Amino acid sequence: MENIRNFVIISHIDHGKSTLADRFLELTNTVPKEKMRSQFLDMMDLEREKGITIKMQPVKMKFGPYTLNLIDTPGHVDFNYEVSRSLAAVEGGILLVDVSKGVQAQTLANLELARKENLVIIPAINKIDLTYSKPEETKREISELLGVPIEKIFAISGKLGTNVRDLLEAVVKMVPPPEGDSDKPLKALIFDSAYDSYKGIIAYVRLFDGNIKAGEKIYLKQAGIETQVREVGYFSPTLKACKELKAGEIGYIATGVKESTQISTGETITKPKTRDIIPLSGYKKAKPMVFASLYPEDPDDFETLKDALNKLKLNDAALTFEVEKKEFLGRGFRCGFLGSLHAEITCERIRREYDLDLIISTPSVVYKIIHDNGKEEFIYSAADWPDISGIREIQEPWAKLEVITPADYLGKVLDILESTKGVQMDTRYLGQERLVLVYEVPLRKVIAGFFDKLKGVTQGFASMNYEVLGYRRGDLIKLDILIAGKKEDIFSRIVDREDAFAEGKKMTAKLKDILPNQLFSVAIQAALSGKIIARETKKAKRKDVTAPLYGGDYTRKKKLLEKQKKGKKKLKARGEVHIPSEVFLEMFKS
Ligand SMILES: Nc1nc2c(ncn2[C@@H]2O[C@H](COP(=O)(O)OP(=O)(O)OP(=O)(O)O)[C@@H](O)[C@H]2O)c(=O)[nH]1
Ligand SMILES: [Mg+2]
Repeated sequence: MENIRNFVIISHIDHGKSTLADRFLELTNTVPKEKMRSQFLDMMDLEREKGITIKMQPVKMKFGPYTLNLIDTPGHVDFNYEVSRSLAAVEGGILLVDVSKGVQAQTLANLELARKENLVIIPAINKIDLTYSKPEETKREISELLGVPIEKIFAISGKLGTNVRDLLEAVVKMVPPPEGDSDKPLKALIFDSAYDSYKGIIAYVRLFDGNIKAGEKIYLKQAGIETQVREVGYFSPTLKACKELKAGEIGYIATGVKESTQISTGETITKPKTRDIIPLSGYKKAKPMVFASLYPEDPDDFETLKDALNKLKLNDAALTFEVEKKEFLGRGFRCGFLGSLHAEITCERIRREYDLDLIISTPSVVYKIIHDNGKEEFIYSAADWPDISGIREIQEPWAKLEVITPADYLGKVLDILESTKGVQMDTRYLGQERLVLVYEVPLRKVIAGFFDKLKGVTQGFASMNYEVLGYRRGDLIKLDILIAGKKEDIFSRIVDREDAFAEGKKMTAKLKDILPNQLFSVAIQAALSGKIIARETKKAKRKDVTAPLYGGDYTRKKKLLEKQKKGKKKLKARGEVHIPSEVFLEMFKS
């Protein structure tokens, strides 16, 4: 155990964690040269397409006599739960700061999480190859933040590999080896999991005490079930079976359990004989902030969708869902997400990994309605908004929003902050050229594309973080969308009364833009309590669904055509306009 080091790389989004991990993989010959590709640990296609890390990814590396277990983490605020779970599995972390951007909102947020876990923190500025960067300024910021001398801060280029070896050697020197005892009863923490149809649920574990071999029996403390281990192994970063896992190590246990609801992250694994041990403290549950309804496009796919969500939850512990029923849509799920990107990514994963087309409602926060008789009711989607009569008060969640921006963009940033109708709480300097602005704002404004606007007006130089404060009174109203005269509940949203007209105009224009042409002209209208306030018309035109599929993928083409046939039949029967799932997704973001 003396020779084991477990560590994470944490940073703000895009500051270069996965690229630095690439250099470590090369330096330790973990991945052969010919197999290397950039951001190697971003193993999902979706991550590679989006250029961001969504999932934490562990990997075991050999470095001289040392075994290094690294976990690469995501930087986007919506995937923060991945970071917090990985921190409980390690003893140290590299805190990376992009020298051209400086300390950013998630640098602060992730640092705080790491400090709570008492991790040893090794600070490094990254991307020093960029000529326009200001290394001294950034070092000074970090030095103040951590209270460490400037000389202790590493200066690296993950891209070129500059000083990367020194940094890895520092990990060996500064991060303590894990404590724990192989002779004690097994105590392993499940920090992540995945589904495998042959081996059952794969638990990603950190062993604190004891050891485990394939074929042995284990006991899952929380679930109260016993099972026989199919296989144990480590991350190479793909799964590699090995003989045994020992105290202090990070690896996986193929549990053989097929029922996806039986295993959850934060669970303690031990052996049947020692089932009375005190479990590890596990994790705080993720608290979903954004809710959206998901329905299978084909109502017959309900069970498939249920199975998909259960399996996906194994790999995305922040996801929550509950069955819901709607008149026109049939049975679906009300899902809770950590933010709108999380919602978007989840829907996309369901589409790709489970081949399901979905109808998705606009993500929304949860509103609180206080009725005249004092009864409180929580409203998860605009479609369930009650009649105004008999309502004493409407409340919505507010958040504390922290924005870091270069002083040059202050005016524009203040403009968009003011547009949230929030309250300014604090403004302070970070270093000499940047400001931290603290506001309290309706959470609804934060999840509705605030970050994109912020990035837009600051050319990506500003960053933000938020935490939810609680419920406050709001003057809110439900805006409905009608397509071809029929109210489409799924597009309804709750808006500020005074913004209703502008929102109605914006939404109809946007829908006109993205709705595919139909076989007949279609009216797109916005309405408040049945009164039309905006209208657009989409002209008729025929569309070839297979057009984007050039190339010879015949089976996929055939499948699409069949699907279209089936869909058209259904639509004809219902006399409806075809709204593909991409339109719902696109409406998410606006
Ligand atoms: N010039 C320069 N660019 C870098 C360096 N390291 C990373 N990049 C670039 O920065 C971008 C983000 O790199 P990633 O490694 O994906 O960053 P990340 O921190 O893993 O991003 P998330 O996981 O999404 O938070 C990519 O375009 C990289 O090529 C560096 O040392 N120098
Ligand atoms: Mg990454």
